[in-house]
Amino acid sequence: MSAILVSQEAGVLTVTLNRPEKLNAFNPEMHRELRRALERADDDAEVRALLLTGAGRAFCAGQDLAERDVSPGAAPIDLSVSIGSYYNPLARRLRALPKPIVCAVNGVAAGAGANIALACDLVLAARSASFVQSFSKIGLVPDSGGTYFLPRLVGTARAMGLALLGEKLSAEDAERWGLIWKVVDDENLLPGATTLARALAAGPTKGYGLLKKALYASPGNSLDAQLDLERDLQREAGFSEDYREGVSAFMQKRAPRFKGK
Ligand code: T3D
Repeated sequence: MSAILVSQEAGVLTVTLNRPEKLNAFNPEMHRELRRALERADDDAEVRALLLTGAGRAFCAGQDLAERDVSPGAAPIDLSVSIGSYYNPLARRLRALPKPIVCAVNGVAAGAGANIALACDLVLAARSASFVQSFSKIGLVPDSGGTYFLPRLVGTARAMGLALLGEKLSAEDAERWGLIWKVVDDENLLPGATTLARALAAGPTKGYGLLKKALYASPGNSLDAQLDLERDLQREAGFSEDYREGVSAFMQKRAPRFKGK
């Protein structure tokens, strides 16, 4: 059985984490398959949006802890190897993908599973889903970008509470706190996320990629630097076919037909 399921329709590459009996916890195989899927999303011009979700009752429980030998006498584990080889490249790849990523959090998202969801562009969660920074429960530090995303999304006070206490945050509170885009009823999660991803896939892909770049660069930039970046990215966007189409469609009072070019 593959650790992920991949399908492509209407410009959307749907990737489903597929270790439901393990709450879709990460193992090296899942990391490798996910990396290949993200490379495909990047390389294939027919793919204009990505949808990430999980099979079964969980979105992802983070690292598969059964893979770590912590028995008495076992050698110390250098976790920087796993973080450097798998989790950091994954968070970077998600952030750098020049196409929109919708994450449909179908159930609990814990540890790296929670933070990988936060690395996506639009996070939708089922009403029954939850987010857990479970790292402190096992003596670890939030990873996969958690210490970067959390304070920026919800402020340091709430980030600290989530990280120190490792308690479940309901999807509704996650939406109220500004951690995610939207909560939807469980039965509407996949249909809603698919509709959203298809709408994005029919949009001005180049412009979306550039706006991701601008927004994600913003927290590290001064206003001056950000204004310069906006100027440069707008220059690039203005050279796109989709910009010409967008303006023409507006002037002609018709719906635009974007090609992602
Ligand atoms: O090692 C490195 O590479 C470093 C990088 C680390 C990145 C990380 O993600 S560290 C954090 C790892 N994840 C966790 O600590 C989460 C552990 N899981 C939980 O806290 C809970 O299971 C959940 C909050 C996710 C869900 O709770 P609940 O009550 O809905 O389910 P449960 O009963 O706890 O779990 C169901 C089964 O899944 C259970 O197995 P069993 O008893 O039915 O055979 C449980 O052991 C298993 N499971 C859940 N999470 C993991 C897991 N098995 C392995 N690894 C897991 N992460």
